Amino acid sequence: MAYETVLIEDAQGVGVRTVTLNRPQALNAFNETLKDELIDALKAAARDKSVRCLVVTGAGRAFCAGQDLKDRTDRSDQAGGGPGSFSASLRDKYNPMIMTIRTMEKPVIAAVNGVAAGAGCSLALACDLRVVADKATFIQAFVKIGLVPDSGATFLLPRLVGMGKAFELAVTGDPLDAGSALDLGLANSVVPGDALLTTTMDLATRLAQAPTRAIGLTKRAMNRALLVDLESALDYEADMQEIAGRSPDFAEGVNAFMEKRQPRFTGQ
Ligand code: LHQ
Repeated sequence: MAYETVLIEDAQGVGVRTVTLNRPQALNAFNETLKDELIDALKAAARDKSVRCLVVTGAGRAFCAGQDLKDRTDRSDQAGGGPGSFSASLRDKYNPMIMTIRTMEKPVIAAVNGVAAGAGCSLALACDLRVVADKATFIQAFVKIGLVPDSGATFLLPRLVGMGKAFELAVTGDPLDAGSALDLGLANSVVPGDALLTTTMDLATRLAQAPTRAIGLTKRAMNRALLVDLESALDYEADMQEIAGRSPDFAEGVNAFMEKRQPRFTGQ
């Protein structure tokens, strides 16, 4: 599929794919085309075994400003639950986007180059890690236009920053700056804007050399552990470890340890 609003770049030979939202004139707000193309690009990255780490970023000065409020083809102003409704827009477009990231069994890094607002903030929250430019901000913009946080924000934000702070951000719509995001654990690191992509690529390249199968299973287990009691989480960890422990990368990891050398993981 040729894309109009998404750029795809594969770093040669290192297993890192970068997906760039590319509507800079609208701060990468989601029109219908961008939603469709991003879902397609995410699914393709999830399927492609040569991609062992995915980076999501935005072109220009923003990461993503959420739903394109000028896009009348969205027609999500039509209430009611049928085609064209808000719920249909979420169920058909935004929710699959978020689920594809959360269920992809490989690490996904958001390189947050600028403002992440509304569903654009949710997109960043859904990624596994956030490397954040020092001028970037996170805005739960929904309340400013009379909406509730969506695209996973009610689930993901309290888990990342705690209920009290999440609620404050959701009901004020105040921007959270990069430094505060770091203090809260929402940002994994904060770097000067001109170092964002190289810093992110260094991390992505490192993760792409790591045992992808084990990382995928770790993600699966942590996703599930957010929802269950400790006993059940321990039990599920044991199942995941059984799978990881039978993988070629585990054998390679132990061999490398015994032989006092760096492991050469293949992702299997
Ligand atoms: C935009 C947008 C935008 C279009 C900036 N759309 N053009 C909603 C509905 C339905 C179903 C599902 O779920 C959702 C989820 C959501 O995402 S709701 C939340 C939608 N997003 C927002 O409410 C954010 C609106 N934008 C802003 O608050 C500001 O633009 C931010 C804080 C992001 C950036 O502020 P500034 O840096 O001051 O930039 P700006 O406001 O001057 O924007 C620059 C341009 O981008 C401007 O266009 P123009 O032609 O005047 O230069 C804006 O109109 C355009 N733009 N966000 N979401």
